[in-house]
Amino acid sequence: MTDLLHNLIVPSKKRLLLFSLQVVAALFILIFPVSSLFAQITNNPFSKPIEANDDIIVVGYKEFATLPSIDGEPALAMDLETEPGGDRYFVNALQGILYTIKDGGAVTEFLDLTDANWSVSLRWTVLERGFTGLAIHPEFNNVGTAGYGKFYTLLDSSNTEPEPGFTPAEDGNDAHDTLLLEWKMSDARSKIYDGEAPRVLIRMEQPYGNHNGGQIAFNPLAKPSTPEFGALYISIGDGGSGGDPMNMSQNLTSIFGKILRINPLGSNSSNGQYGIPEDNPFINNSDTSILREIYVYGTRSPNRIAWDANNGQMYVADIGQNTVEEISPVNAGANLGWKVWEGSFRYVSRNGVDVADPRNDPEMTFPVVEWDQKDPLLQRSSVASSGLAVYRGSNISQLQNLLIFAELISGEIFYVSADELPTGGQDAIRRILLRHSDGNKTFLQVIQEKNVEQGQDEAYRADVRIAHTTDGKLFLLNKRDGVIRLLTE
Ligand SMILES: [Ca+2]
Ligand SMILES: [Ca+2]
Ligand SMILES: [Ca+2]
Repeated sequence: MTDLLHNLIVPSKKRLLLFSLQVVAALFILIFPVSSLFAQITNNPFSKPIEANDDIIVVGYKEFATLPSIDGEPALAMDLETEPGGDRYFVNALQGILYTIKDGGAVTEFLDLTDANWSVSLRWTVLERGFTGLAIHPEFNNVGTAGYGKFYTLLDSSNTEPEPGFTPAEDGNDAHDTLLLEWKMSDARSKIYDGEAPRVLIRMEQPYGNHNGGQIAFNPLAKPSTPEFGALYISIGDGGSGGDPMNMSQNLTSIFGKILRINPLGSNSSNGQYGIPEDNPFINNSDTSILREIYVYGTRSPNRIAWDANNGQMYVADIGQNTVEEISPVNAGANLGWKVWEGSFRYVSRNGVDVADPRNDPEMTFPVVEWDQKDPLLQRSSVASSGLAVYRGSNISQLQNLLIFAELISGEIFYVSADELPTGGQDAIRRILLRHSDGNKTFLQVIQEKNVEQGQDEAYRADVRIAHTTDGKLFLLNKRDGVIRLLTE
């Protein structure tokens, strides 16, 4: 037998090895998507920086009110709401104080959550913990209705008694509770809170110090006598640490990493303290372990929410891990991706995302606009998405029909068209600057100038939040100078 024939008929050990390798490779390709073989992992997915100069919109502003300092530090302003049927604005500070502001800017301390009478045991830090959310019932001033005099607060508490209704998948390293409380005025017109101690609707045990509650809100567009009217949306982070270590955002039996929707006046929840709106997306799901409170899932640290008055679309600013910040649409039952996706890309780790196969899952809701944390405009201590407003008013004509959002730390304020929405990426992002006597400024520069005037150290971060009130105004909140600013033409 020639060597050639021998090789054809009798496989050598070398040939067997080669054949085995080919089988293994074929199986590997069958089991894993081809894209995973060509992963492109980066922490800088958008190489073209955010446009810094073209199409800048300049708006005016005025100092609307100044919150008093709290223990010598600026009030950490988190949200600002119009009083439904009334003439006040309500502003909550993370330190636990709720203020009212009259149209002329007069500030009144309305309620101190840290008062021992309330047994709240508020736990606050400058970042992420404390009195995070405020929402006033739309029937606050309608005498004789079930919502009369009622408002809601989302906050962190060091009091972990009694047993929480919701727990994380495992114990973490920084247990505290996040509470949704209802407060009820006797006379809704009272200048200061005149009611009893609050009622606990939701108590959840937190595994880690960060990623707790975000904004809570009633949909300002809801029509009376519909399930949407009086439905309270509650933004809940993924529990914290980093990378959602207990994989809770994708878990529909966990309360973490969700936006919830409840009827605070109802009673058909498992603890009987609130209701589940009849049109919630998972209410009739055959899997009874799924929490009926869930409106959307797959959020990481949902910070701010907003609605578009033209079409009812809801949006969320969800803070990213170490790579991508996003603004995403919020539709009933949607999966917003975390921690499978960070923005439009597959999440890999704190070191980056895989840009090889973006937005390739029809079951996911991806951002309308996003940006990466490496952008040259944003180089501060960290980067986080904030906002949020869809401006359909006409008083500030240059902002008409824009989706307006922000980068929390640098104080950059951005826009894209609300009518011709991008499909992800940062190419469409343009800046909004504030008109100033010596040139246009970023919000952080305006705060820094105020700090000098106040005799304080200049802020190194803004912690900007945009409040779009039901009376059509746009306010800028921050944590660094106590000033509430009203945007003008
Ligand atoms: Ca970049
Ligand atoms: Ca947490
Ligand atoms: Ca997402």
